[in-house]
Amino acid sequence: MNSYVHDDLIAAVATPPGKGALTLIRLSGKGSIEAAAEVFSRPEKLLRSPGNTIVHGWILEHPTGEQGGKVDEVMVSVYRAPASYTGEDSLEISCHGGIASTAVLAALRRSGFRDALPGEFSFRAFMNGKIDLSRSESVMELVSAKTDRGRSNAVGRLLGVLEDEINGIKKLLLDVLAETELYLDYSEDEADAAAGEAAGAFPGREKAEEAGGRLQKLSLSWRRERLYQDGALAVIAGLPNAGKSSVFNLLLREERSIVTEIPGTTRDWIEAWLSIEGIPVRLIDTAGLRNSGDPAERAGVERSRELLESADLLIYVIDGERGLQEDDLNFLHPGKTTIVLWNKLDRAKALENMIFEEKVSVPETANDKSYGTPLRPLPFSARTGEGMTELLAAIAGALRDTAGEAAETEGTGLGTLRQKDLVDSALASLNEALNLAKQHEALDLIAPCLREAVNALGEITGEVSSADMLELMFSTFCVGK
Ligand SMILES: Nc1nc2c(ncn2[C@@H]2O[C@H](COP(=O)(O)OP(=O)(O)OP(=O)(O)O)[C@@H](O)[C@H]2O)c(=O)[nH]1
Ligand SMILES: [Mg+2]
Repeated sequence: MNSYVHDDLIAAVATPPGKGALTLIRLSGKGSIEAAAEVFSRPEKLLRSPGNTIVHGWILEHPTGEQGGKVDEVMVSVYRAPASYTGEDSLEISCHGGIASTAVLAALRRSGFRDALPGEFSFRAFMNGKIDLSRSESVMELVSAKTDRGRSNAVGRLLGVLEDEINGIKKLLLDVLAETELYLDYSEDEADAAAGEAAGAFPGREKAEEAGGRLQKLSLSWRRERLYQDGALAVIAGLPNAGKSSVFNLLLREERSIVTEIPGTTRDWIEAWLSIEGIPVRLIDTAGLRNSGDPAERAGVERSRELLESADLLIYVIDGERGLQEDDLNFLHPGKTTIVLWNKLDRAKALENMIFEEKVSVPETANDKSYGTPLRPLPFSARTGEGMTELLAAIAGALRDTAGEAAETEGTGLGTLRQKDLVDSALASLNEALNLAKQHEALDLIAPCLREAVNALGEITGEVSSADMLELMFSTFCVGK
C-alpha cells in the first residue's frame, strides 16, 4: 500500500460537516487510548477504562502538563483491541458540532493523531480480519442507500450473507478440485488407458454444476441490486396541458411543479427523487411537446426530447378530455418502456383503448415486447387520484422488468460491479472446465480452470487481493469510514 500506513494513530470526523449539536470524532491505532489520555481532563480514568465503556470529561488544548485551557466537554467511548470496528484500540469522541469539533481535532493532532484517509478505518478492519471485502463494501452501500429496501439489502451483505454464499460455492469447487487432483495422482501410477477413462468421468461434475447454477443466480442478481442502489430515471412527457405537472405533483404528494390551464406552463424540467416500492426513482416533469415559435419554449421542448432519450421509463400523459391527437402518436417513443396515462378521466370521454392500438403504426425496428406494453392506456385522473395505485404498481413493475427477469427473485445479491465481474469470471472458468469435460479432455486441463474459478471467488471476499486493488476500493469510501 502506498498511502495507508497500518499502525499509526488516525483521527477523522465521522459525521457530516456543517452546523450540528454534536459531532462524532473517530480515533484508532495501537496506543490511541494513551495518546487521547494526554489531552483528556481525566487521563487515569481513560487509561483504566475497560472496552465498550463511556467516559465523561474535557478535551484539553495541549497535552497534559503544558499550558492551555479546556476545549470542549465530551463523552469518550473506549474500545479495546480486538473488540472494535478496526480491530485496534479505538475511541469515539462525541463533542459539540461546528467550530468546537475543529478545535478538538486540532488538540488530538497535537497529541499524535494524523488525519485519516477516506476508507482507512474500514481498510484496517479488513486488514485485521474483522470483515471480508464484500462486507467492507456493504458498509459504503449502507451509507449511500437511497431507500429502505436498498438499506436492507446492504445490511444483509454486512451481516455476511454474500460472504457465506461465496464461501459455500467455493467449498463446492474445492471439493471438485480435490477429487480431480486425487484422480490425477491415481492415474499417474496407472496405465495410460486408466487416465483416458478417467478423463470422461470428471469426478464431482454434479457439484460443479450446482456451483455453476448458484454463480449464475448471483450474476443475475446484480441488475436487481443496482436498481435498488442507483435507482432509475422516469420522465413524464406529453402534449402541452395534458396534465404532466399535475401527475408529477400527485406522485410527489406536494405542489412542486406549477399547474395552470395555459398550455406551455412548464418550460424547464423539474426533478425529484421518490421511492416507489423501495426503488429509488428520479422523476422528471418536462415541458409539453409541441412546435413553438417562442425560443424559451423551444429550448424546453428540446430538453424534454433529450431527457426522453435517456429515460429508463417514459410516463406519457394523454389529455383524455381532448382525446388522442395525431401528435401523441408522433411523440410516443417506440422501443422505450412506456406507461400511457389516459388523464382527466373525471371529464374524459370513454377510453379509446382499441382505436389507440390500431392508430399506432409499429415500426419494424421495435420489438414486440417493449412496444406492446404502452398500448394499453391506464385510466387516470390527476384531479381525483383515480388510477394512482395502478400507476405506482405499473412503475415498479416496469422498472423491475427492465432490470431483467431475475428482479423478482429474492435471495442473496451482489453489491458492487467489482463483485459482479469476479463472479462472471469465476463462471466463465467453471463453464470452460465443464466444456472440456464434455469433450472428454484430460483432467489435467480441467483442474487449472477450476482453480481459476476458486481464485476469482477468493478475490471477492479478499482472500486473494493485490495492494493496488485494495487501495482503489477503499479510497472510494468517505472519510471517517
Ligand atoms: N379535470 C381535470 N383537470 C386536470 C387533470 N389533470 C390536470 N388537469 C388540469 O389541466 C390543466 C393543465 O395541467 P398541467 O398539470 O399544468 O399540465 P401540463 O401537462 O403540465 O402542461 P404544460 O406544462 O403546459 O405542458 C390544469 O388546469 C389542471 O388543473 C385531471 O385529471 N382532471
Ligand atoms: Mg407542466
